[in-house]
Amino acid sequence: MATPDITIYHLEGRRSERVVWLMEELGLPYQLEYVRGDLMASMAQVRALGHEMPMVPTVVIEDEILVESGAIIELILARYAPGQLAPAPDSEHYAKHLMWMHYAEGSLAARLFSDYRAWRTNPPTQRSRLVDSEAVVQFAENHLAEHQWFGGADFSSADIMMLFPLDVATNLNLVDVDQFPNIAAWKERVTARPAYQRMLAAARPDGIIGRLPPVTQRPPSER
Ligand SMILES: N[C@@H](CCC(=O)N[C@@H](CS)C(=O)NCC(=O)O)C(=O)O
Repeated sequence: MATPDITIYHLEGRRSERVVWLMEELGLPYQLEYVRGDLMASMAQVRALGHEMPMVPTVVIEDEILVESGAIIELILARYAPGQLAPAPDSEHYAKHLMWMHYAEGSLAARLFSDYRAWRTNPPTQRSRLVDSEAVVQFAENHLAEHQWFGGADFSSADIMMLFPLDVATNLNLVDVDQFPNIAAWKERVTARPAYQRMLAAARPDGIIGRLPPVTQRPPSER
């Protein structure tokens, strides 16, 4: 298998940690670019690439500049680590694995950040009829009541995708952490992994910096 030529543009505590964590799990080499302790300076490095969509992660793979953490992870697995950290396409676990891979950004992160923006400006007094933060996190909680991991019988890239938004949910006070014990236990399992700890040492040596302020008010829970 080819050795990847990958540079990860990174911000501490943000989605680029997924790609660093993946590379550590796979034991593959990578270059990591960020300015320690300075989010603005790290973002300036991203912008200097001249890509139309300056987001993090931005990853340069061979001579291609890519954004979207889920796509980056799928590309790295397909090209450099086939058969690792994902069930085989004909496995009984594959469909759910793919669903959680995409749910992490498509519904979970999207609805969490949408509520965050709305609730910071207009503190809510009642539940929305739309699927809200509590509902999208509850779906993950219910899955973990029956399964140890998101992507099948083993730890997989779906777990890597899911950690960032599930941390956002509790760190920004969008849900009550005590209502989701299965998620709390799963977080302990995934963050205890040696590769996650190596990611922290390389990519978050001083902890999360520039945290967003949490919301002070949530709508009444339905539970
Ligand atoms: N869906 C994208 C989201 C990327 C994203 O929004 N990243 C944030 C950091 S976690 C960012 O670039 N923020 C800077 C900005 O939006 O200007 C992914 O999964 O990569």
